[in-house]
Amino acid sequence: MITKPTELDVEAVREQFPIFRRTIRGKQLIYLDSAATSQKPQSVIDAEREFYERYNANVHRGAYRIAEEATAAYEAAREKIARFLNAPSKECIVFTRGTTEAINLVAYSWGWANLKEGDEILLTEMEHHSNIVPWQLIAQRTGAKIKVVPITDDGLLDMDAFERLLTEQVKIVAVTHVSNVLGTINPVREICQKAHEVGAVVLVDGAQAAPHLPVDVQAIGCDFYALSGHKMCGPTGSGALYGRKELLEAMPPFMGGGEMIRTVTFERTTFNEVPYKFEAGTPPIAQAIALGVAVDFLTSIGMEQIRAHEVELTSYALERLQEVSGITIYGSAPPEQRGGVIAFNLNDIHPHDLATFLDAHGICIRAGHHCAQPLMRRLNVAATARASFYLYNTPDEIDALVEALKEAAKFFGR
Ligand code: 7TS
Repeated sequence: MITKPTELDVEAVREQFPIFRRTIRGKQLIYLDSAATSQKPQSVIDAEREFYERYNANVHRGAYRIAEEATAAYEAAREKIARFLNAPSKECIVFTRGTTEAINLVAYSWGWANLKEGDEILLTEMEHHSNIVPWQLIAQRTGAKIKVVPITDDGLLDMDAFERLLTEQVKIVAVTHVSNVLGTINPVREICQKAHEVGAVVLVDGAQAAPHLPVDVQAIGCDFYALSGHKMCGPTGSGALYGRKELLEAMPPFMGGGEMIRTVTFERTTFNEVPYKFEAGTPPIAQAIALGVAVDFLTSIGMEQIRAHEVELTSYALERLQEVSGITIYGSAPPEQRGGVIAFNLNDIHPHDLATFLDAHGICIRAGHHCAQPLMRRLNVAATARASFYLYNTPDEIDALVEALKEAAKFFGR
């Protein structure tokens, strides 16, 4: 039986985020840019401070009490992320500084070792630059070719085209779980299944998914899954890569340095086991530990609840935004296939002007190409405005957005 998640107590959630006590030009802060980065709850802020105040030491090398505490907390955070993603073990989790670094790790390590002339890398038209550029760099070095799955006019992946493009030459499919512009949730499970049939591996960019929906990497069946800690209530400089252990074990190191070795002579180095082989140098320790606390925070609320709240907010926003004459919304995926991201334009007002106008009302939205220039080209726009929601947003904030947009249309005389 499917039970409906209990409703989120948004006011109780908001109280845990100190930033919402702030006012901007006398107005309450309305933060609608969580797709860029999320706000942080007190427990995450405290976890970072507590590390520096009580047990700041390097990990995996100290023989004294506080170093042991730091190592234990760092490894406990890895375990929490493994559980959060339902990874089979914590050895499958590599700490990175975010999604960008996680994708670069796979491109340089797996890609360099496994791609050659004649091979193909399959991307999609809705990728963020961080899931395009690393593949181009590795394609140039290996002679592999990039192919791109187009989107439909509704902003969904064209799955017929995907199947046509998925030939035996494709060695890796790199696809975003949720689009940071259209909000589209891609059928990653089906993509993995089909890709595996032709022997390709799949990297899922989870930057916009892991913070917002329950993610189960084993159910998805992906080979790699990348996420950013700062988009899921964690600190900047935190993130993770999930990789299937056999793949991680077979891959060469990404960066060389301390921590990732077993023995070093000037002639030869042997490497540490996974995941440490991929964590060269002193990692962002406080950030990783606080990311673990962010995972605790999200889990205690419940990812199902967070998702349900965002579905409600997004449906409400899509409905109310229709009242704003001259608005164009990009992407029309149905609610079950859509995350809490809405990209739009208002008449021919430049999105940057719109963002500046909204800022005067204390409303933060993003304007620009959202690091997805190929998608902008497909949508035939140079830029868009974008509102994105998270567990702390309320219908009142959406009302404020709608009213401010109506005022903007008047102000700009359009
Ligand atoms: N992939 C997707 C789908 C993203 O949305 C982003 C960041 C990244 C990768 C890169 O994440 P990072 O943490 O390594 O930078 N997206 C956005 C955005 O939409 N606005 O600002 C950053």
